[in-house]
Amino acid sequence: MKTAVIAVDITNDFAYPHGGLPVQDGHEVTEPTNRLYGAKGVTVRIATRDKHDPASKHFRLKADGGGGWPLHGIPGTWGFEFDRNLDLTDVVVVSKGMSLLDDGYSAFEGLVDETGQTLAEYLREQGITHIIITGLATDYCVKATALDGVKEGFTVILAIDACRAVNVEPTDGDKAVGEMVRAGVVIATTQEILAGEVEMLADLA
Ligand code: VGL
Repeated sequence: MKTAVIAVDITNDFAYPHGGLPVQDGHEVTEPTNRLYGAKGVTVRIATRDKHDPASKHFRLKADGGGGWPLHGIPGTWGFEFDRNLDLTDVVVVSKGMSLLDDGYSAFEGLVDETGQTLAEYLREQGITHIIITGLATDYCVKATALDGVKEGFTVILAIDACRAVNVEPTDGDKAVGEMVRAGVVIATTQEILAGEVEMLADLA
């Protein structure tokens, strides 16, 4: 087995209250993500980010067929940058949502900055079989990434304490976790993963 950690959208826009689309307590996902990045058996570290054009459909009103979201992920802004506390050592950056018609929720819709490969191509090339997902936000990009990861044939583990939800409706995060479980995603805490208590990841301890 070979394991990758995919940290979804731990950028200032989502992680901090003065970001473009703040997720409550979003910055709290950074520390457990750093611990998972550093786990012994982790061979690939991915960090995804939204990279949107301000004219993207993602920002148009829902009534006009858009995503209805406030501006975020605009290159050149503070909000676009990764949380400065995120450990970017040996991290491969995947950007997503670049087309004007693309919400870019899933990391699997994104491209590796350095190589232009899709995430699935890159992970397969690296021999990855297992992915641990952390980040923002549970009910959108984390969920979409986890579900696509299962579809792409990876064993997917959600580090439940290392993600936070937008909760447009208060139960959205819980519903998203339910959907992921039904799709076959394994839910575990960072502590359980690092202690080797998740059977399929026992090699990491
Ligand atoms: C996200 C809503 C809109 C996310 C991105 O990163 O989960 N959510 N755009």
